[in-house]
Amino acid sequence: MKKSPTLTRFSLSMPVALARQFAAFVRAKGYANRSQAVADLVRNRLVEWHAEAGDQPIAGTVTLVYDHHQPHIQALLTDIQHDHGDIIIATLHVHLDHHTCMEVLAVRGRADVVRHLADRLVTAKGVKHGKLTVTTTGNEFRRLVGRRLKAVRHTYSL
Ligand code: NI
Repeated sequence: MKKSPTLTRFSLSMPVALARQFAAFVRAKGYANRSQAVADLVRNRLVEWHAEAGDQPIAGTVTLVYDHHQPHIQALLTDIQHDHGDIIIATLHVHLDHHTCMEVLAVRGRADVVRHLADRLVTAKGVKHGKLTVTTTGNEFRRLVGRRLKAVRHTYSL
């Protein structure tokens, strides 16, 4: 009887500069190969994704880095933020250098709504790096921890 395969192979493309940095990351962390490193990164991201799913109340921050010379980027990010004024508690804008801005948004609301906002901001054209970091609203701490543990178990059984 033929065993079903436990590994699958696919190819991916990325900018050369990013691939070089990834190779340095793989060496520095001591991964056996790039596949192992990619699988680890995907697993970590899936754990976060499970924690952000559903409609439980969460709080967190969205961090965005972008070049403000990129056409329309500031108007676009402002438009998206105005659509979600009810879940953005505070914003911080830092001019990192002549070109680069960092914006940090404190957010609080239903996980799916916060996630939707973060996805729109992070995928906006011109954003170089963006990330939603989820924490708990104090009241929901037990519930969220329970969900997170469940998500971890689920992910590692893949
Ligand atoms: Ni700036």
